[in-house]
Amino acid sequence: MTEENGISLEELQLAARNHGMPLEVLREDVTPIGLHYLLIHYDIPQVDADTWRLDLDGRVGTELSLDLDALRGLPAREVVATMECAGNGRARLEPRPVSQPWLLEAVGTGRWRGVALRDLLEQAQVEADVTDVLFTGLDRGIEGGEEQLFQRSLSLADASEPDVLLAYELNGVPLPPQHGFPLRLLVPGWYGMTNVKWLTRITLLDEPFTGYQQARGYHLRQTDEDEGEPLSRIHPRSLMAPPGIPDFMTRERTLHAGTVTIEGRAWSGLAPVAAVEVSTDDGATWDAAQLDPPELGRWAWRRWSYDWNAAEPGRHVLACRARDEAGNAQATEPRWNVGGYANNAVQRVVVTVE
Ligand SMILES: Nc1nc2c(c(=O)[nH]1)N[C@H]1C(S)=C(S)[C@@H](COP(=O)(O)O)O[C@H]1N2
Ligand SMILES: [Mo]
Repeated sequence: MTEENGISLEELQLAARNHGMPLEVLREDVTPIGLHYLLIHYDIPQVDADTWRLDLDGRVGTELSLDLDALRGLPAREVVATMECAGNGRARLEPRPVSQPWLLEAVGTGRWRGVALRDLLEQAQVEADVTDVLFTGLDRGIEGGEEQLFQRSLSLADASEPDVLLAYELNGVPLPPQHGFPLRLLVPGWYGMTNVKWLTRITLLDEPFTGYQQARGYHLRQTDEDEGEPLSRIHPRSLMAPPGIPDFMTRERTLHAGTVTIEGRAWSGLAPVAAVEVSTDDGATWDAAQLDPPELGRWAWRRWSYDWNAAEPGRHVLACRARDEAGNAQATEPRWNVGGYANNAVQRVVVTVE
């Protein structure tokens, strides 16, 4: 379903529940809790931490059932990871696929702490014929006419990567309810939907999982009938913290003439970021930005900066674009698809120099 123009009240209803990260917060290495974006398909489940358990079952030698204290007692691992919703950029597609209408702000970076999933898989003695690992959340709803729990799967190989976590902490505190209390999956570098919140069950399978969120949702399709390509790792993107001060309604920026340091962040789940470029003339010419060292590790966004001599009064269009070490680059114009996924077209920021 698409809408030619005008955001509907239903889209507004979703947008009011699922907020983005205000882009000025790109100045922070790690996104403060409450400013990280949110995407919740159904309702936030109410969880009693005392009776909650994580069950691990299916094709294993030993089934596991662990409470929160048991998980906290296992060796812990911390990963700083940038998470982005696969639908980020959807609202700029024409015609607009009707779903959560993200512009650019469906991103955030967290310091996640938990148990390495592969430690638990080892404990459970995964059987030799296992191909896939299914993750089930506690939240239930109806989508595409199907009643379902929120479920996603990974191949056993992807699930066994060392930085894949069962996370019980975000930025040094227990997970807040909206981010999956008491436990969520964290798969660094993969689009948001992979990171199943309110995790309650992990099931080892000897065949692919074909539930709605895996087989129907999150595919790049040109028509409803297309098989399409499943989305997995995050495509490259860079965003700038908009310089100057905003107009209340249009959010267009005003700043004073002189040298302005434009700063932002860039990330790619496909390969490390190789370069960021900035344009101050609406994409006619591009200049290299300076990349800070990747101090937060492989899975976090990288800070970049660019000194702009904003000498000429008037209206200017700023833009930035990232490229990764595998040669993946941002699109100049949006690329349409049925679900409105992975639109990583370059950000444009209108500024008036006074
Ligand atoms: N159980 C469950 N997990 C979920 C979701 C959900 O609705 N239910 N939404 C997914 C989607 S689409 C995204 S983009 C991320 C958002 O994570 P956040 O809200 O912590 O930023 O969670 C994913 N995990
Ligand atoms: Mo998402």
